Amino acid sequence: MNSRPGPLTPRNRVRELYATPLGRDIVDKILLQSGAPGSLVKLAGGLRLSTLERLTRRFTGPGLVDALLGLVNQHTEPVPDGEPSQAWWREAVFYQIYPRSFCDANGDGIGDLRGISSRLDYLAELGVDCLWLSPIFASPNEDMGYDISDYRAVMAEMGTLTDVDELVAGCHQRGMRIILDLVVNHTSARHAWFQQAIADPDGRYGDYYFLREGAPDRPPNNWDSFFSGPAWRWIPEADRWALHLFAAHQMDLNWSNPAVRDEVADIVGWWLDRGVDGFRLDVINYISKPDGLPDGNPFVGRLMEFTGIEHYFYGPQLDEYLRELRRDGFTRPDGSVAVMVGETPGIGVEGARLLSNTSRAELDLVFNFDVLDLPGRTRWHDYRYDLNYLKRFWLSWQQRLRPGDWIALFLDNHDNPRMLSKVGHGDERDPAVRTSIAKLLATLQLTMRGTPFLFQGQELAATNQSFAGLDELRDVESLNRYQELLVAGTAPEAAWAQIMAGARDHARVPIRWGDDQDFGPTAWLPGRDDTPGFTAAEQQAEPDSVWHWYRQLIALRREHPALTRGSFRPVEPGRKDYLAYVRELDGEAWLIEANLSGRPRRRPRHGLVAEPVLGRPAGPTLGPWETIVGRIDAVQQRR
Ligand code: TEU
Ligand code: CA
Repeated sequence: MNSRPGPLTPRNRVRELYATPLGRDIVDKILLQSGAPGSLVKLAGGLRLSTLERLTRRFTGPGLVDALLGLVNQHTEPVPDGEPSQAWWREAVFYQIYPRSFCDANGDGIGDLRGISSRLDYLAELGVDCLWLSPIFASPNEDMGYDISDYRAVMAEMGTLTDVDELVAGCHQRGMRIILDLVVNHTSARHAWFQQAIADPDGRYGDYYFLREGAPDRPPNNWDSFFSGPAWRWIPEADRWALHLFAAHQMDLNWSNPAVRDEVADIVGWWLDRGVDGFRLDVINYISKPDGLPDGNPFVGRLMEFTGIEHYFYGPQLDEYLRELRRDGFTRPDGSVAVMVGETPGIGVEGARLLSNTSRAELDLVFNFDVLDLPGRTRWHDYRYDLNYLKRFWLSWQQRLRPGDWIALFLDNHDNPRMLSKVGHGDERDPAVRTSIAKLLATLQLTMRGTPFLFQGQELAATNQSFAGLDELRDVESLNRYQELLVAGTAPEAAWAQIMAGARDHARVPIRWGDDQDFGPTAWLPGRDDTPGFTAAEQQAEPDSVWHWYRQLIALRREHPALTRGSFRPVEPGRKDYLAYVRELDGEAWLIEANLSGRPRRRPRHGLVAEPVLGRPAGPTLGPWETIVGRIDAVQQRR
């Protein structure tokens, strides 16, 4: 695709829709959500969209094609190749900290900034390059800091601005960087802007949010909230509706107001002046909403679980707002640009390329969430995750990357159950299996081409928890969802099973340090797994542990640029349960091999011989979940 295609109409064919970046992503997403085979695109490629609509109307209802075209036609430009980025973050290993659960310095049961500072040597020893802190700004914690009431103040229980300065300095002294979490799709209802907006909806701040007049029993549109119920809350004081895509007091900011965009750029600049190295931008692809906030298509809503999402997951002005924010907020006086990591739920591979290709000057890195669940599944399903899907997904992504593209690789974060438990599906209760799977995941994440984002606890093989009941959970999403399921008539046991499969609380339990500064019984979130052998102290003392495996992998990456900047070539990609690839740069080559299953598997005869640097010497078979990182002999390579 070289020229910019004109707008698509219902007379265009499925294959033409699929040739546009967002069209391809949407079709892929529909197939993924419904678990339908990818070959359908080829089969239906010649159909006109109007015909497709006629054929499927019985299931989808009217308006589906119009809804898709409305979105696709806003972004038909092809993604250019771009130039490779030379920036530091391409070779870096990021490490996400969930501050409440990381380390508690003052013993009140809540992790804090001084706790993080006290563990900087631990992190430096592990070898990570850049920390990302989930929110630490002032917040009523309806959504654990993702609801900010003051962007220039620190949450009381986390510490003070001085503590932030000390933490930043501590990172820099150790050669590490640090980024913070910028949550600007919404603010807390307690933010002064919102308070002033509802006190005077026609005044300056009224237009900072989406306040709408109307009848108190009829929300302005049919959009759903991600945390149950409608995305609108009636505000009696203001006699207005207010939009909240997330929890009831996370009020969406109106980015079409230039004053809002200026405020955000100022906040970024203020923190960059304090020395932080960039931000992770929360749900940043949701910031642009179309004028008039039209109703969502009900079929898309059912499919994606959230009505309205097609209107804002890649909104009309998204690219423009990001470029402006990059220029006015993230560009330092000396012209350098602080890193912009976009959290972009719902964005597919082509959308990711549009948002982060170097030629576009928008974001640097984005997260793609499609890797987290198998086709047709969501995190609320209790099932065994098959790593052959991860393989398929990552390999196809690698193939689609152009020079100006790069990807963020992640398996765990604070919003998802642990990948280790999804893969093990109970088998990880055996400590040996737990260790093998953790090492396997570490190897893939740290040797695949892309920038790895580790989440705290991965290096300790942290697993899902066995919470005793609802009163052990803290997350607004789990609690709301449970109630919603009961109201909808789901039996309590079935509702609980869903919550246990998907709860974000699994990943948020406090880190197990296993030393005298550990979280005590008053930890803010109970229910922590206590299997012997998996505290930080125990893992560090055991040379064969998951912790040391991570440390060695990270050190290898640092020493051998082939593992970061090197080319990527899959080996025997068609072989089930087997993932192998070669990374190569300047005559140095590495072979990574993995058994993606819990049973022994024969190694294919690919003829490559590698000297194991991590793992056992390769025999004719690979053991359950076994992985080997080996260096390919230079002579052999030349042949
Ligand atoms: O998450 C955005 C998001 O869409 C999801 O990951 C979300 O947690 C969940 O899947 C909705 O069903 C970001 C933050 O990472 C999350 O912690 C916040 O709760 C959310 O934004 C709102 O700020
Ligand atoms: Ca504390």
